[in-house]
Amino acid sequence: MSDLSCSLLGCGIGLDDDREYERSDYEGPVARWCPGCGDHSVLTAVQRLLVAEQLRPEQTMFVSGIGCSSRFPHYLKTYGFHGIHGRAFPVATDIKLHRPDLTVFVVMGDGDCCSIGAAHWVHAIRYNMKMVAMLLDNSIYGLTKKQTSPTTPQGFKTNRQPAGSYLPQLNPLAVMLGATNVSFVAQTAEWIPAHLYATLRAAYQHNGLAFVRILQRCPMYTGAIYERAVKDPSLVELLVHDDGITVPELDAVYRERRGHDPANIAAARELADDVEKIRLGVFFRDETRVRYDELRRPAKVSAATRVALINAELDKYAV
Ligand SMILES: Cc1ncc(C[n+]2csc(CCOP(=O)(O)OP(=O)(O)O)c2C)c(N)n1
Ligand code: SF4
Ligand SMILES: [Mg+2]
Repeated sequence: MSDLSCSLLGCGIGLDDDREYERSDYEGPVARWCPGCGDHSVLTAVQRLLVAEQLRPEQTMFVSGIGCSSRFPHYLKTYGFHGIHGRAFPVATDIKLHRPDLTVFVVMGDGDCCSIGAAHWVHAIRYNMKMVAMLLDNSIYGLTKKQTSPTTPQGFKTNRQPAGSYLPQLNPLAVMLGATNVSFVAQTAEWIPAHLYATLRAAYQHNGLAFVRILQRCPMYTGAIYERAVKDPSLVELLVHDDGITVPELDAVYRERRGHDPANIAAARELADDVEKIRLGVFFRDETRVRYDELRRPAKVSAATRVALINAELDKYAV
């Protein structure tokens, strides 16, 4: 058995155990998102994270649904599963349950996560299995060309609601902070790469399901939504705390700051409910919450036992 197939079976022995991974070890083909699309920035931050944490490509899994953002796994040289619209979470949680040795990332659009996938979203938070879940929120159905999504601002004109979106936009942070057994909620913006990277790194290091909403520009359809905030840093407030995210290189530009202890869920809910300001940082973190993948970790069985079990199952159907 080669080292590679051995590592795929989860025995922990892989290719060139001691080698150092570089960015090129994770880079897939050139991404086909529109020029200026915020998804490019998220991909770059994720590649930096993979290098910084030296994650082994064959032990790393990106799971997505369907949408522009969900093309993410194609552009990485890790394992990936570009699945079904709204179903990234069920695929990811099952992978993590059966292969706890893998590092799992979930990539979803706002339609994917907050609309068709909403039921899976809430339950995945409650299951709190160790993984990083990224919501690339451009406030629109991008791939299918500008339909209203749950996070489209009220009054914003789309192809589906040309007179303007009827309803107040859904607040993903408030939903998450109200979900039972939530353990990590953060918000960042792709146009502030240093904050994006620091947030993803904190999420990766969290011991449970880390949910990160990434405000994402879609210059094709919703360019106007974040235009002012991109140009005027005073419209963005950074949440700061010793247990939060520290990004010293932003000190000179992003001066609007608010101390917030991520252990305080009541304060986190208040900050999330007030949508007048764009707030970035860790809203909530609690590493003591139960993890379904720890409670239900499958018993370790040797490769020989696994083969014997498969043969016994197949023998039932022998003619
Ligand atoms: C079951 C199902 N319903 C609808 C679609 C059509 N569809 C594909 S992507 C998409 C929305 C994509 O929007 P979002 O999830 O926000 O991702 P974005 O393209 O904005 O990154 C829809 C409705 C589909 N592929 N499958
Ligand atoms: S349509 Fe929007 S989200 Fe999709 S690739 Fe283009 S800019 Fe990005
Ligand atoms: Mg979208």
